Amino acid sequence: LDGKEGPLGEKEDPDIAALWRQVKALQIAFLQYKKVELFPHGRVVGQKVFKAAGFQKPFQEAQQVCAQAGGQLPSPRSEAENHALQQLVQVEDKGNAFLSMTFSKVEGRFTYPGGESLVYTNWAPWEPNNDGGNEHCVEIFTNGKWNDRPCGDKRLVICEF
Ligand code: 293
Ligand code: CA
Repeated sequence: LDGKEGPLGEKEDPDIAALWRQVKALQIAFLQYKKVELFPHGRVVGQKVFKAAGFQKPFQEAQQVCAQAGGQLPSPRSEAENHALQQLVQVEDKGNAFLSMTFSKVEGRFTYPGGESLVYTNWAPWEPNNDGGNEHCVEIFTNGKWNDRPCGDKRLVICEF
């Protein structure tokens, strides 16, 4: 080997070697860009990115904010995803945040925006309790637990990308 090999060890011409140097430079630059971009309002979990908007909105406006940005409200599908969201709620210090899921009167249960059943839940004790008969949205507390809540209440906006 003479240093002119790509990642598969094959010999390459100088143009290809220059391209590889450029790929490596871009990888380093992108790692730096990700760190800057995610500090302090973003979290990466697997393929998912959560980012706090930094303000509160009622559910429908929060949905629009995330859709306008090319994302959606957060659907934590695992303990790891829920923990990342919990961290953002703690860091932002702007109260509890909305999740994406809503109560479907047709299905008689909470569903994701696409209508599927939940694959993961982290309800606080005795929740969801539909207090007052109008709690069709979901908030996540600073302790990571979930509570059903009226959709008209204003909560911190976090988006999922
Ligand atoms: C009731 C009982 C409380 C509970 C609350 C929330 C409202 O007031 O213990 O915290 O409902 O579930 O969403
Ligand atoms: Ca409740």
